[in-house]
Amino acid sequence: MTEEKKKEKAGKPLDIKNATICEATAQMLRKAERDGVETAFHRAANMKACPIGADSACCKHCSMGPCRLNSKDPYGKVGVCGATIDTIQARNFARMVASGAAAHTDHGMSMLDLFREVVNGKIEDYKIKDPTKLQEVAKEIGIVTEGREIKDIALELYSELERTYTQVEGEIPFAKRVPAKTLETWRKQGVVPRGAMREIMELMHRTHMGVDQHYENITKQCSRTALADGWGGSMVATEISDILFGTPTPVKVEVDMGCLKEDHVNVIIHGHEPNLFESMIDSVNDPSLIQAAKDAGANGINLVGMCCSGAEMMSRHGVPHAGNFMSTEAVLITGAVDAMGVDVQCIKQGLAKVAECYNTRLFTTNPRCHIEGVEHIEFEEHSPRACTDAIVENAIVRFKNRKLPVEIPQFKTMGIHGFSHEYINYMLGGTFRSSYTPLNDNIINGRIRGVAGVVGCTNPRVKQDYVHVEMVKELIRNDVLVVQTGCSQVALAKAGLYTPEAAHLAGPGLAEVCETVGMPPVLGLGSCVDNSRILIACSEMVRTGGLGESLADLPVAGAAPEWMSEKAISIGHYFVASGVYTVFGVTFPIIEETKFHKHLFEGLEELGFGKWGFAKDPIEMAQLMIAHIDKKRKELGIDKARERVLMDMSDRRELDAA
Ligand code: NFS
Ligand code: SF4
Repeated sequence: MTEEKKKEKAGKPLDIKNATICEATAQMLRKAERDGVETAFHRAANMKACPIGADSACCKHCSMGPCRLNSKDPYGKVGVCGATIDTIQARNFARMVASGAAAHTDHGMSMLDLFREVVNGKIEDYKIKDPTKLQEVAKEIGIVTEGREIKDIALELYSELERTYTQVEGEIPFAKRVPAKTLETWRKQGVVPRGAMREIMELMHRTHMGVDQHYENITKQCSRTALADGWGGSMVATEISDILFGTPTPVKVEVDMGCLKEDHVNVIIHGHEPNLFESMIDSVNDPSLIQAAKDAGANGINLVGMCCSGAEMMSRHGVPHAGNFMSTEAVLITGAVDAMGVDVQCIKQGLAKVAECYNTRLFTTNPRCHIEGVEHIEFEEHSPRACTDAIVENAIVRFKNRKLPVEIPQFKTMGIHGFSHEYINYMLGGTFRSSYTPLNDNIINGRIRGVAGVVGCTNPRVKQDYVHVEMVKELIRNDVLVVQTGCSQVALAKAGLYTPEAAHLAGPGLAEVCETVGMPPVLGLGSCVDNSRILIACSEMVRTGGLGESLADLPVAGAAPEWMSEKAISIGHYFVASGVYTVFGVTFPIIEETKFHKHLFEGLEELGFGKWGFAKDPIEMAQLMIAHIDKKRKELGIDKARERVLMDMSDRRELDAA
């Protein structure tokens, strides 16, 4: 190839400075270019997003099309069947929700399968680790627990929770957790989920060519399906994982690529299912495997997590975390990763090529996710160690044969993670009077202005981590307490916000609360399915009193500033349907000024739900959320209290200065 051709093939150079604020990732991107390796960052720079697709102005639901409408003149044209822009956009949006909800609920169902087999004694590698939580969850959905054996309660809990998926009539079990007034709105609107399978099936049916052709009616089923994710599949996944593997409590963890150790066999688990990770923890602690690693010349085995299962394990067990979604290829460029095991969701196919370049052993483990050219070792729950031991053995061989130079970016940050709803309850109230009353009190008296959930992916269409970090900083500066999960939590952890000392970045009111309780101004709740913890925390705030009667009354807001996946859309929509104002960044897959857009951004709120919001700029995004929180404070009549508190604070600062 001539130099020119080579350059042409290499495509546009990547502007690394504007690709990420994660220094470790940037260092690896520079190395990638020296090594001639390509990543999703490079491909994004050379793949122009299709503008019609980005606006969701195309439909390929039948072979009379595909039909492309004009996003500049959305009502100028309809599809061959006559479908309008609103129908087309609503159907496309709905299918994103269906797919995202399917991902979470299928994951939750796997956890429930595992639970059943453990309770029935068919799987012995896992046990019920948190019987107290088992009893609490059972009680909440109306199961009698007094004087009963744990196994007995567990069996009944299993069959109750199975209804989350398979029930054809009625309401999913966790509907019992929804504040009464919110549930009333859902019932009035006909969106209480029956069972996830039914809702997803109906949504796929209704978005087929020639079925539901009213965007408002499509949105209804969209809400019902999304709620079957948030209050169904995702919530079951979180609760069952806590019951089996333990409910998180605060733990100190190191985050970023500096967690890798050059003189150790490095194993990374990346994906979403805690069972694979739990077994890997056993494998890396197995004395015979540790000995094998030492025999190969290593000082030990170093297990590190990535993405959501990483976030879950860092919260639950303090396993170090190497980085979020946009760093999964970059971490392999270190050359230090001896093996990476993946299960499901957010696994880039591009990993295969990068792993090959650095001789990293990459393994798929879940029957749902194979990658062409990648070795598959099936993870079998009845003998889970077979898979994870094999991955470690392969990692040891690779360590022994390391030939390429290793370059580990020396960045890592210590922080506190592992806040569950249960722990927040305990932390704020103390052992003997655990409750949300202190949180509500501090919101009512205005020290805390409100609560924001900031979650979701990273995306090469925006500067990695930048939008998350700037937005969260703006929120806490304005006394908004932030709760987080997934890749967003990891972004802020890398930026050093997960320490109690980060309280100095918070406004005076929030800082005071953080200092009193000894907590960081940002609380990490775990993986993306653990967004259900936010729903539970919000419900608890309503139940505790003083902040209105429904979730929609609360001074809270949500955001996914760097989202990319369909799962994120499902999450966003279940927050909206639950009553929360939810702001997304990057891009919104709908044309502004259309009726469907108006319905999502305004109409839903008038019906008693929350609503969608969109902005690209992190500060603007935060300001939208703060304005909403202030609006809710005013409606609750607690806006005056806050003015007083702020005066008190500045008065006091003046005194301090004097
Ligand atoms: Ni959730 Fe996005 Fe993936 Fe987790 Fe990360 S990208 S929607 S945060 S790892 S699911
Ligand atoms: Fe076109 Fe209608 Fe077919 Fe969609 S369903 S591809 S709009 S004809």
